[in-house]
Amino acid sequence: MAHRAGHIPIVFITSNYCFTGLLLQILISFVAFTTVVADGAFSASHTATVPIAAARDLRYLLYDVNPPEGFNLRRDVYIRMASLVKTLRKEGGDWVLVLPPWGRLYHWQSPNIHQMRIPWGEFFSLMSLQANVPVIEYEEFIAENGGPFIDQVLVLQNYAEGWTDGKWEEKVDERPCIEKLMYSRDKQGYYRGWFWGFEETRARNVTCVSAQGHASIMAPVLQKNITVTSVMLDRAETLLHDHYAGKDYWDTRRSMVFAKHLRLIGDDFRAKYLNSTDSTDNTVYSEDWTRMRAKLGSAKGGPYLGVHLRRKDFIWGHREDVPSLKGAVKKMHSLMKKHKLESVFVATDADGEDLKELKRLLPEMVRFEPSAEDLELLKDGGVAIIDQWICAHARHFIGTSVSTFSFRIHEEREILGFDPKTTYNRFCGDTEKECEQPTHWKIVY
Ligand SMILES: Nc1nc2c(ncn2[C@@H]2O[C@H](COP(=O)(O)OP(=O)(O)O)[C@@H](O)[C@H]2O)c(=O)[nH]1
Ligand SMILES: *[C@@H]1O[C@H](CO)[C@@H](O)[C@H](O)[C@H]1NC(C)=O
Ligand SMILES: *[C@@H]1O[C@H](CO)[C@@H](O)[C@H](O)[C@H]1NC(C)=O
Ligand SMILES: *[C@@H]1O[C@H](CO)[C@@H](O)[C@H](O)[C@H]1NC(C)=O
Ligand SMILES: [Mg+2]
Repeated sequence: MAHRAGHIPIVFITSNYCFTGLLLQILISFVAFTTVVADGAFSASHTATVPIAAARDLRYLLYDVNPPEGFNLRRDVYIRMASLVKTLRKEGGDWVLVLPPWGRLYHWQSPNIHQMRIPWGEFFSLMSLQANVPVIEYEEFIAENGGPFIDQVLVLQNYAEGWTDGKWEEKVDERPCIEKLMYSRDKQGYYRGWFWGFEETRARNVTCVSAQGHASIMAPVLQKNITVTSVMLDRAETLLHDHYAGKDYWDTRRSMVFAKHLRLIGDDFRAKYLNSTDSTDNTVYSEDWTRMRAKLGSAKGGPYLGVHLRRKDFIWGHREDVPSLKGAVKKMHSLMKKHKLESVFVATDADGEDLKELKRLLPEMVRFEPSAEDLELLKDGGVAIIDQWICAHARHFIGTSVSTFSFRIHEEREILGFDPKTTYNRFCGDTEKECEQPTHWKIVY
């Protein structure tokens, strides 16, 4: 990571806003800070710090997701894995979840910046995650484990035969690999593979497992069939949620607090360009999520319309549930009028001609656009989070149909205590007939 000293202006090239600040310093100090305090948590004690003798049975669960999946589905898979680790721990196993480093994501294409082997602490508050379930960064695992070795990789897959008799049942069995194995043996007999860009990492054994069911169906396999210390579940998205939108889902989701420097940058932007502060908007946030319990409908939000407008692969397929730019802008204007809002904040992955066209149709839009230097520090993931954070604080929000990026904003707004009417909205395609609106998943404490 590039460290820079002194005052480097952070410039947000939004329509005609230009803004210089101390944010870079905040950023650097917080990134360093998160690493240092990674061992502390609000309430949960960190398993890895128990005395060596007692820690003999400590076991590590690692996981990875199908390469084409994006940032926000990966955040969803984390919830499933946290749930599995909770089940394992309830059954008496001393399991720790190892956080898969971020990188090489299809959408993270900003040129010339290093976007690999990114620790979770750059995007999320580790202390907050640890107050839910014991987690460690991958590099910490290497250190504790005494080297970059993973004892057993289980590549999850469906059943080759599909659902037999058309009847769905939960099951898990060791089976021959269906797809070409993404791991190959080296001269020493170890398995080499992607492993988040850590080239030294090796697996001692790789096998395929057909799994059909919720995440915790893996618990008996991990406790009984396998006795080695570190186990990685590859293609972890194969497993379903134990209980989608239940209390445990929401506990884990609430623990996924964005890293403090990203929240601060978002808050600063809100204050400067959107006349939005937590005290005026009733969105006071507690870094300690275990104490955060906003009443439904209590949040007012800043005086702006928040928009998530997904483009790229969502329009390439000519999906009928995604609007044209013209259609989207028309809807934004009507919402601004209806809710008496003069500002509109737009988060979008539009680029090139598409973005130019959007700027022409909606010259008043406010966008968070970091300079090349700031982008290098924040990375595409950090910018995505800041966009989500600003959308989460809007008086009214509208997102894109079946975008997990929009879904994560819904959840953030649910946590902040917004009236569901202001949150669960999406654009309709220009010619879409039945434009079903997103489901309200009520928070459970
Ligand atoms: N900064 C920013 N990035 C976006 C936005 N929309 C999409 N992206 C990028 O594109 C990716 C979309 O993939 P994903 O997270 O899987 O969400 P989904 O494909 O919309 O369900 C995000 O992770 C971002 O990297 C946006 O509004 N702002
Ligand atoms: C786990 O062990 C049981 C009992 O030996 C066996 O029947 C089952 O097939 C094994 N499951 C897997 C996924 O290896
Ligand atoms: C590899 O793992 C499988 C499944 O757990 C096991 O049956 C096999 O004996 C292991 N192979 C070695 C060499 O340890
Ligand atoms: C900002 O919002 C406050 C209310 O929260 C309002 O009194 C003030 O006039 C607004 N300022 C501008 C410049 O719109
Ligand atoms: Mg995606």
